[in-house]
Amino acid sequence: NLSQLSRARGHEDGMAYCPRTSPLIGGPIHVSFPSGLTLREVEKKNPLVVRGGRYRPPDCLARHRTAIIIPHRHREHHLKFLLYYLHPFLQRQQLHYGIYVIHQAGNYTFNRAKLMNVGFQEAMKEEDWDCLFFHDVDLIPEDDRNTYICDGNPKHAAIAMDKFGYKLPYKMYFGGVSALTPLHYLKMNGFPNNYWGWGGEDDDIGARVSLAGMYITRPSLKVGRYKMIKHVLDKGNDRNPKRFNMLAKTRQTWKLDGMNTAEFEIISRQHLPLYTNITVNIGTEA
Ligand code: BGN
Repeated sequence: NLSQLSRARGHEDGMAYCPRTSPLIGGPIHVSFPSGLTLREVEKKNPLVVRGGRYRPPDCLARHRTAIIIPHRHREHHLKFLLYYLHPFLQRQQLHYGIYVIHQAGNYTFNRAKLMNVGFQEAMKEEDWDCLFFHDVDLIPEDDRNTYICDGNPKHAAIAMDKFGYKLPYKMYFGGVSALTPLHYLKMNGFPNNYWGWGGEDDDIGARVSLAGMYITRPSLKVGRYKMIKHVLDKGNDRNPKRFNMLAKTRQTWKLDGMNTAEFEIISRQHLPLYTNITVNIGTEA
């Protein structure tokens, strides 16, 4: 279509870079969950988002290319609210971005970290993203100044969640929302593939950061605020009883298990209006 074409041309013609700090950024966001919201309404509110959930600022050249990776299963309701807030949030930050939902096929125990390995590899096949945000489906950012760009070291963004009283639950916490460059990801051999069920995989990922010689950066407590959409523990995601033993061995296992050993089968890739939906068979526990 014409407007897409002229936009693409504009980029080639050397449009000016967006300012370092977006003039569209406000501060705190009031987050509520309007009943009866539909994805169609979210689409209408975001006319510049193109197929696959991609966006580029219309009037300046983005300085950053961020992919959002969302592991998912049976959480359509949460996804709708996340998209409702995330699209305008990322647009106010003047990012070139794309949203990927990685959907685990079947009913076997959920595996959040392995789905993120899938998301990384599939997203990088499509575009040269310079930053990946690994994002829980039920966390809504509450402040525009929490910019979705990468740092020199892996960044933990969800440091102040409402369910933890808006502070870190423990010093090494790396769950919820984190941001890595492709280089960070490669250095730490991605994420573990063998944490089936709830818990521990985020601690393993946090441990990989330091084992690979990096450290965790964080936004301020004022800015890294998130509201969690309340829910009961999912079916098919029981607490993983092996997590304590596995975590004790990360030092021995991180180079042997991760991005270099992730095996999966893509079942479908759909470029939907608001996101790219990747359905994947990640197998079962060995
Ligand atoms: C921790 C979990 C994390 C979880 C946070 C917050 C474990 C490993 C056993 C030491 N870690 O206790 O996975 O994100 O709580 O809920 O269970």
